[in-house]
Amino acid sequence: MRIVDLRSDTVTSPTPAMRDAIYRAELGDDVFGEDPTVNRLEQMAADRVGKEAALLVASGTMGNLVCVLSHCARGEEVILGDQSHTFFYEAGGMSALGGIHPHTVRNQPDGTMWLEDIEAAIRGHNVHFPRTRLICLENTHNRCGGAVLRPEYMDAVAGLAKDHSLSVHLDGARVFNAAVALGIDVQELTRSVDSLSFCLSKGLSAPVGSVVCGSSEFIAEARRTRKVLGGGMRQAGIIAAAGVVALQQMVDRVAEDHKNARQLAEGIAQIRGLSIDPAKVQTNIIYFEIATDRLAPEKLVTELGKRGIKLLCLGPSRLRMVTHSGISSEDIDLALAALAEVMVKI
Ligand code: TLP
Repeated sequence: MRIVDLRSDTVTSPTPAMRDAIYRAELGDDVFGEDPTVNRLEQMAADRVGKEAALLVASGTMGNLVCVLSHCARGEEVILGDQSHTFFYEAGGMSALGGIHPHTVRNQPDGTMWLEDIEAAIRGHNVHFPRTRLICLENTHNRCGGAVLRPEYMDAVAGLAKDHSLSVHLDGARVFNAAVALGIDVQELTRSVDSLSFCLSKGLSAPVGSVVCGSSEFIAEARRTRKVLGGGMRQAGIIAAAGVVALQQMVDRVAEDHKNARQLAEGIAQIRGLSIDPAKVQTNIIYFEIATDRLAPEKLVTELGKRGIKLLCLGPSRLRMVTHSGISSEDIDLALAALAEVMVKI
């Protein structure tokens, strides 16, 4: 049976070109700064997003944590969205390991936080308050359905941050999906942030790794923080080799994932008992709801699983599907046929 795995774009496997690059990678000890493949990837990444320097880390979670810990001291505060990945899904790392206080602001359905809400969350000088130090943005926004933040919005948040002497970090796990969806250079989305982390191992299909980017000074500090977290890797060129191929070959093709996601959303909109607004699907993540109480979402997941279709249940009636390089337009047809079959039986 063909398995159509729509749980996440993290399930992607390295391409043949990546496996070949991994096999041939020139290696050295990266903690001594001597792995040529890591150095190449870091330079490529920094150039690509228009920053001075970059640092390979093990995961998106580690990338965000390294950045937050590098920007903030204990007792300082980070403003971030109440639906952000860093707040929701990163095991509270900033407070567990850094004594850093998360201050959530409401995420709007389009992934933004209103500027007035951010401004209201910035602390004044008062002995009772933590000190605000950082604002975090997420683009694309995972829990807001892969929503894309536009460059003007990013710049406006950065302007506000500057007015208050704060820094801005971007969780850009899928920032290339955002740039491709908008048809712009990724630098338009990164130009005004102080740091960002992007993932090699999601839509770009590398097996492991994320890259943190920022000024040379910031990356020197981030390198130290990564070491504190046990993230100094040795012959990490094995990972970086696939990352180089990811940046060279896998960025533009995410347009196909966006097209498949739209096809999926349009199909779901036609199925009775399911609810989605396909116009809201901008990238490769779709969320839909079960609009009937005759079917529990877990049951839908089980029934689809029997038909080879995998998806995630992420709320009382909320389900998620994510398209990626392992999913073709024919796979979308299979998923839709299976969904229609299950729904017609209830
Ligand atoms: N997201 C995963 C799960 O953790 C939910 C997924 O399947 O979507 N930022 C964003 C916006 C992310 O979506 C993720 C992963 C991360 C950071 C963390 O990346 P990893 O999994 O590499 O630690």
